[in-house]
Amino acid sequence: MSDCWKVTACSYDCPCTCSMKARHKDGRIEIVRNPDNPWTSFICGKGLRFRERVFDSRRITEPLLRDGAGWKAISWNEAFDIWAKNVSSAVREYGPLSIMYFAGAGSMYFSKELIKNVFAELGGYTSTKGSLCSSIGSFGLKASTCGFGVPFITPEQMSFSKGVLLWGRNVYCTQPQMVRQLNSIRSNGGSVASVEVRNSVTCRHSDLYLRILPGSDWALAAYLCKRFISEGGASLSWQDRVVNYSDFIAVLNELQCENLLETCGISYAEANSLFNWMKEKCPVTHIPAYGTQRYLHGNLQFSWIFALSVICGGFENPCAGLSFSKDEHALFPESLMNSCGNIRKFPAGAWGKYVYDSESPVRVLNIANANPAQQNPQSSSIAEAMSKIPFKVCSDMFMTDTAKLCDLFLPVTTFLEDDCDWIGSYWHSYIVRSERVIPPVGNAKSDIEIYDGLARALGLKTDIMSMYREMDKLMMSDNRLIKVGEGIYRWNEDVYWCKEESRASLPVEVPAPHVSCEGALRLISVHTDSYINGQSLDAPRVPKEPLLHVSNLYAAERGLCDGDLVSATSANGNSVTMRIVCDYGLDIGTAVVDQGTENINILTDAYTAHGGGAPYAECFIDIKKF
Ligand SMILES: Nc1nc2c(c(=O)[nH]1)N[C@H]1C(S)=C(S)[C@@H](COP(=O)(O)OP(=O)(O)OC[C@H]3O[C@@H](n4cnc5c(=O)[nH]c(N)nc54)[C@H](O)[C@@H]3O)O[C@H]1N2
Ligand SMILES: Nc1nc2c(c(=O)[nH]1)N[C@H]1C(S)=C(S)[C@@H](COP(=O)(O)OP(=O)(O)OC[C@H]3O[C@@H](n4cnc5c(=O)[nH]c(N)nc54)[C@H](O)[C@@H]3O)O[C@H]1N2
Ligand SMILES: [Mo]
Repeated sequence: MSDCWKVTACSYDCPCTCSMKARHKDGRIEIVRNPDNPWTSFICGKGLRFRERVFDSRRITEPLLRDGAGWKAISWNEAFDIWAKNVSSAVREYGPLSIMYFAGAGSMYFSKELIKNVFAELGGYTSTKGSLCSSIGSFGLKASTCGFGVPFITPEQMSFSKGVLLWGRNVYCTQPQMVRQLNSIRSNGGSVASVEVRNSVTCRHSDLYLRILPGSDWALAAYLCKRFISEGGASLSWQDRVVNYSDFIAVLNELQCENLLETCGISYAEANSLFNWMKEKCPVTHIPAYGTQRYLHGNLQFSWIFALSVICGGFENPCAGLSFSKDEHALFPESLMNSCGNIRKFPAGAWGKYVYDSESPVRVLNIANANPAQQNPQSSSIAEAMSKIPFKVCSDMFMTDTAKLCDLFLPVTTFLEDDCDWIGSYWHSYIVRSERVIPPVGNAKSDIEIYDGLARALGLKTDIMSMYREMDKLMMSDNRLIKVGEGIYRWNEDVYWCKEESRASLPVEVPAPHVSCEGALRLISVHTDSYINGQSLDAPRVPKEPLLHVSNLYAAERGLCDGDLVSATSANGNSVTMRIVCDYGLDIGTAVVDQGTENINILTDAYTAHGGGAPYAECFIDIKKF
């Protein structure tokens, strides 16, 4: 293997999508940042960890079949054969909708899209709509932008902001490459404010921090809308772009400032400090968090923040707009997709409830890039659903909670072992054509090879290997791409705030008042700095028992101390053992835990939410000391 540096990019579901150079030398992998992407200032510990992950002793590199006695290693030919037999007999007996494909966020590489083509040739299949991630908030934003989609501004545009208002977005942890940008905005006289439900690392680095009650951002945004309109400071022409101006104003007029502040759990003085900060730091860019929309009313959380950004002049200066996220797959050549009109879609956050109750129950479940038995809400409903599906297949590097429930385990390569593939970002505008750094370890195959193997064993015409090569050609000849370095391209996507024809539809609805459960704590689960999503197996600092943050006041009332072991029981009856951390930064009714560790989601419930999303924060627990 040559020891020259290859161009690649981190595969994680992280906005930074860091550009890397990597090489395989003397049996080791080295990874450094690729300076051709100005938004990759360093490679974080999670990205560097791929050096070891490739050789991790827990990695599985042979196909495994479950039989009565447990797992046994089999050849790829046997694996494809058994898999294809199960798929074809299910299609024959129950029709194509009995085949389900569930894909998650394990790797963001473009080629994963092509897998669906295999199922399309079966005449249809079952899949999911939305994602576990941002669907609820995106639903609210899509309704707000009158057909444009989810609004964003580019990091280059944001460099001209004077204020950045993070509505929960925990960038110091979840988007670390943005920190340097925030510091540079500050050194030009700008400022950063955080509206949060806890004192996160990002709040501690913000110039202004306001703690509000969970799920109340919509009310704070509505309060600020009222003040900007009635006291001046609103943009002069914001009404021109709004398609439902009078309906919006009528709703706004009915809302009382005092009630809105009570909903947020803050004083006039606190709200006023944010109002004054916004006036002083204009233009302010609004960056809401994924965490801020994990509620049943998460769509309204975002549409009210959006309304504030319209009123404050997003159409006059994009720096005053709202920036959530952009489509990292926007440049994927859609022409490569087989058309299929017969796709049954269950909500991504609640599919466990539907797979066997529906008219045509699922008989074969194919999972790639996902660990739903850990990451989906109400994970026990996933386990239950899977127990009723006769044949389950999963491709992963590790024996995850989901893989353990499957009949066939297919060992997948990491991106460092894969042939040329493409990846974009949901924050910046750089796209990378990644090259292979090291040959596949053991008998692992890429997802594309795995699903091609299924297609061959089924005797299908669909040739995803050729489509994969075609994808590379189409990408290379895409004239929207501007080459900025070897294997690195930039594209200048349309920004909603800058388009003359853009229109806005502002919210005319407010959430129903929250009904609290007596004595119960609302459990908020947050993304952590040491690993991404559920990819915690090889991460440092994952405690044996999850740490449950509660307020000092609550701890005192319940006689709890730091380090106490408790049983946290959710309203759905399930319990998890956790260790108490007393946290001065929390409201008495809020508890916080890290997402992505074993069992957390047996506490959460699978609601059918807007856009198919998952309102993880609609979870209430009671705790008892052991
Ligand atoms: N290190 C690391 N980085 C990641 C990830 C990871 O797991 N680890 N995951 C990636 C993925 S998939 C995603 S979706 C993003 C998530 O990125 P973020 O949205 O930044 O992360 P979350 O932890 O989901 O939510 C952020 C914060 O929202 C707060 N919050 C909860 N409810 C409310 C509310 O009602 N109002 C307000 N204002 N704040 C609230 C929480 O306290 C939390 O601190 O991060 C990506 N980047
Ligand atoms: N309670 C709670 N639960 C949450 C959240 C929360 O805030 N609270 N956040 C949610 C969010 S925002 C998200 S995005 C989801 C993410 O949850 P998932 O979609 O499950 O994504 P990951 O946990 O990142 O990765 C899933 C699996 O993909 C595997 N993998 C990595 N690369 C590849 C590859 O190239 N091919 C294959 N076949 N597998 C690969 C990993 O080893 C991992 O086991 O979790 C959600 N779950
Ligand atoms: Mo996510």
